[in-house]
Amino acid sequence: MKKRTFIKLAGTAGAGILIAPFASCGTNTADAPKVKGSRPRPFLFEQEPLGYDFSALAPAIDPVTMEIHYGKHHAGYVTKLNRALLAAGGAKGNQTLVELLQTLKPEDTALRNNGGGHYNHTFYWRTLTPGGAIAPEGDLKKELMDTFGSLDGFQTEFATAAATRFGSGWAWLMRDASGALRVTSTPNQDNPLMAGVLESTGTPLLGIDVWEHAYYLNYQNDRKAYIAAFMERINWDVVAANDRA
Ligand code: MN3
Repeated sequence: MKKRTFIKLAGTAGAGILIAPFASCGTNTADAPKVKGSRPRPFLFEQEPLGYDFSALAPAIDPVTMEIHYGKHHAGYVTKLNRALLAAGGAKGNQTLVELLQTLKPEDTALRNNGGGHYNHTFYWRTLTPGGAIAPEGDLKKELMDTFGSLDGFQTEFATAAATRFGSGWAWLMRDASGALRVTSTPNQDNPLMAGVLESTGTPLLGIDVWEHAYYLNYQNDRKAYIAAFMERINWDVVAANDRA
């Protein structure tokens, strides 16, 4: 994600997103403050403010689910990502989270699970930011209709990918390496940025968390009802901005 997208997203959010979580904060490089006797600060990631209240997405997503999901699950991924980075000797230079995910090695299990967890959840909160277009518009609308036959066709394919992802994972609308729109799903905290997960890596435009922690308090085993409610809360201005990133 590039900076201009962050700026657009911050504008969309209204309440304001103050930091870019896909960039790292802190540094272990030459611009670290030099204080005699101190080590450079480690290179760590931060969870950005949610930008809206835990109750803002109710009744689609209830406030208790939001509080636990953002405050415990997502925060836990950030803590464990930073722990894994420290254990690995710190991130390289000014590597962003996207760059980290795009250059994972097969043995980087902790960075994969927790870096993916941090990226995916930040992406999810932004996509659900209240306000913005309630349906696809403009070029993206036309391309969704061309690719999936109709907007209903897209919605059905996306909801089916989310409903049929076995176990824990995510469903995505992505733009693949050939430039085509594609609906897919990934296990665990993987995503389309990571090599070796899908036929083609790509740019995530829209993602839904279908881990049970995302919906079980309110919907119990009815994942389809959660998916339908999610579809009604998508901020399509954010989706379009993700496409321009
Ligand atoms: Mn989750």
